[in-house]
Amino acid sequence: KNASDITVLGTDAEAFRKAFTDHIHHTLARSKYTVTDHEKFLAVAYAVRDRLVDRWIKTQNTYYEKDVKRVYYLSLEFLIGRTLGNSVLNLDVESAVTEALDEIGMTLEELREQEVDAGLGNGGLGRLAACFLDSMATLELPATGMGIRYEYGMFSQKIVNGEQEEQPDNWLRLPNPWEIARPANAIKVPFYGYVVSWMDENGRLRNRWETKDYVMALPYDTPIPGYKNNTVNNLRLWSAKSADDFGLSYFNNGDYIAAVQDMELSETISKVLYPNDASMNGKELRLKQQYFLCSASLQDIIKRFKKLHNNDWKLFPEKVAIQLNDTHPAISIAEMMRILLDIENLEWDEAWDIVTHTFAYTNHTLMPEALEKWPVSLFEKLLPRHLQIIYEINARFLRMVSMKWPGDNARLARMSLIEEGGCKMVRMAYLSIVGSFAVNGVAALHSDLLKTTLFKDFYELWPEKFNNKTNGVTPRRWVRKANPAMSELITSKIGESWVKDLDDLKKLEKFAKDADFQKKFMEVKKQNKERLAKYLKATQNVDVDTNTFFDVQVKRIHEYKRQLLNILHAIHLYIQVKDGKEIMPRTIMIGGKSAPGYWMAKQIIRLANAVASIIDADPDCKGKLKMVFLENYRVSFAEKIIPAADLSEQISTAGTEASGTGNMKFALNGALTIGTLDGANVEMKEEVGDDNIFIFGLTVEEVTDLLAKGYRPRDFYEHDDDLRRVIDLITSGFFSPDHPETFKHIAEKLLSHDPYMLCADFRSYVDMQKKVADAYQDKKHWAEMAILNVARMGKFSSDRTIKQYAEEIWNAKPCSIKL
Ligand code: DL6
Repeated sequence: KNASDITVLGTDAEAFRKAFTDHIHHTLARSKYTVTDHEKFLAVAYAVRDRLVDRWIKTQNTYYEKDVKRVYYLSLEFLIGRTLGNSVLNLDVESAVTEALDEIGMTLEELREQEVDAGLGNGGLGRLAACFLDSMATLELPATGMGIRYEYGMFSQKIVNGEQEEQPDNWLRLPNPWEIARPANAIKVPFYGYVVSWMDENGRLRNRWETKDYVMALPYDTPIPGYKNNTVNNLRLWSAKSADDFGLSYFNNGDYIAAVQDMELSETISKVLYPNDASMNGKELRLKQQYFLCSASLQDIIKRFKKLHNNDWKLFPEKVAIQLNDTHPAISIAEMMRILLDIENLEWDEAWDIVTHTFAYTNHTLMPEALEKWPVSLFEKLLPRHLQIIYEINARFLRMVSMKWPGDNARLARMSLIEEGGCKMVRMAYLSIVGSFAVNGVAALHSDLLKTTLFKDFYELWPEKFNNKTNGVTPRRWVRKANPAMSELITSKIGESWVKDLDDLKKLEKFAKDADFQKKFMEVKKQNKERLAKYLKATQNVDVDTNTFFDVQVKRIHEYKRQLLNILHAIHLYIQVKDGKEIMPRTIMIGGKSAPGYWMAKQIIRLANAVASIIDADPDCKGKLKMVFLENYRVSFAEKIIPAADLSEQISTAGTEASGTGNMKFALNGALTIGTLDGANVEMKEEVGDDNIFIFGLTVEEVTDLLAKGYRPRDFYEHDDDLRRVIDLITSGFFSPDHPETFKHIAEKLLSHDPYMLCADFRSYVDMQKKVADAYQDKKHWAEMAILNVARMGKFSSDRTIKQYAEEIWNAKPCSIKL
């Protein structure tokens, strides 16, 4: 029986009412006396999922029948957060579900709070992947996300005695109603072993990877609905299972118990997400995760291709595009070569041609410590055949380079996929560039810097490969769901087309000076501040005054993002209060997680908490200054914080933040930005206009020049009284009275070695903050600027970004789904 023979489930209130009771009774085996709030959420989620399934099967069948070109988005991270609200919105069943909830006795908002975040990502890169899923489905693109189903996602952060403590995020403890396990589609992934080589009857050298070590990759599928269309795409997450479980591996029954214990070992592959967002983690397990994703995905993709096209390999790039989300899945280039050469028996040139017309690579960072390199020795042990293939790719590549630049040995060494030296390394970014037909950065400035710095040699060789795709965010989650009050207000003025065509927000411009609209707009902001205040009281037991100015910086904690600069400003304001100066009443909020092994970032969290408690304990600050560290920042928390912000802090050192996406979310929700000319801030400034954004600090060129001249942070300290007083106060031990030495090192480091140039940017930051405060005094003008920010953010929809990927990289076409 195929989907068209099956009755599509109803989506009216009555159908949902019945479905809720059915699921409580038959799926969860509960009565109205025993059902818990979480089970009520599950019942609603199952009812929604059933409706998604109708469209999901139809979508996948249509793709198959029409033999459309498919896009696979390979990513080690998908930071999805919660799913219920979005599915209800995209399925267009908000009012029916809301009406039917009388059966359940809870509101949709209360039910949403029952859902745990799927925290399968660290930060920007993972959240971008999640926004892209939403946009790809909304644009009706035949796309599939492929990743890992970590049993433990991003750790949950507790602040204990002012310091970060990590707690495991056991998110699958409660059933995940969105996923469907597909053991029938499990795939065998090999590891270790050795390579056997021989000459075949045609005198051709053949290789085969031999091993007894396998891990099974078990797919779990999650439906990804488009906004108010019938498209439901698939997110396929792989979970590791012992091959013994499938009877596919050698089982040592001599020692039964030990053998069963061994099985668990292979299952550690998908146990936990590595919590580093901006530095490479050189652990063997991480490389295993990467290969596990790549091999399972590639085998799966090829299986699907062969079902329709057998061995018509020339067709492959016409039917498949694979996007590498950073270098984490870069081994798929070598894996695809291995499959084509060793299993499908293609010749090298033929295989390479297919590979290099299939893959495209996105770079997400310029930070040198994040650039992935794996020791050759580790590759040799874990993936011996892949190492051989990478060597061959490299040999051929370097031959080409030396043809173009004969005798330029320095260039050859620079461009080699293998870094020579004490410990030979495979350079994953270079493998990605060589194996892809397109390479992109994530904001205009970042893409330019890739061409002139990190990938300069490669740009000289293949200028046509390099392109820019400025990031975006999905307006469904980040405005329509996160900010229902503002969404309603906007829709009341310009209709609701903006949810799908964000450029339509332009129509709001004509209301920017409208007193009535301004009033309503600011009332919504106040309401959102109150919602956040209530949540902070309930979860962290802090009181914030919603009449103060909410100055917010939420993102991963990293030195380059300069949360420390924000803290220096907070201390400066504190000094002003103590000096008896008038300041604009302000609540400074900082939130974010530090990688567990990143000592300096943890010290910054500690200092933020210490400064917050000193300010809190000082009666002089009451009603004037408050600082709060927002604990356990995550997607669902962001949805409450961002709509409540007046000011968005985007203050990275110019040239360090690839794009940023938080910057876009804040502006879209009517916060003004204080920021440097870094990442996508540059393009935001172009869109909103110089008068509607607060830009400060050194530009990339100025940073480079100052470094070349010789940067002496102490000069800035000596010439700026305000900076000196702030740093001296830290040095004095004032913020850690019990252990006065605690933060001394932070001050010392700033003065001796300040790689992110906080001292150089301090003055312009503080001055710009003063301008912000002055601007906020003129409430009407502030409202006008905030409205203009919202109205001019159309460019930063991930729909625009994905449309560009589809047209300019993937050559993928929309495919509409009829129910
Ligand atoms: O492209 C998404 C996001 C950017 O907006 C951020 O600027 C960038 O820091 C982030 N990168 C990462 C980790 N990078 N790596 N590898 O999250 O990507």
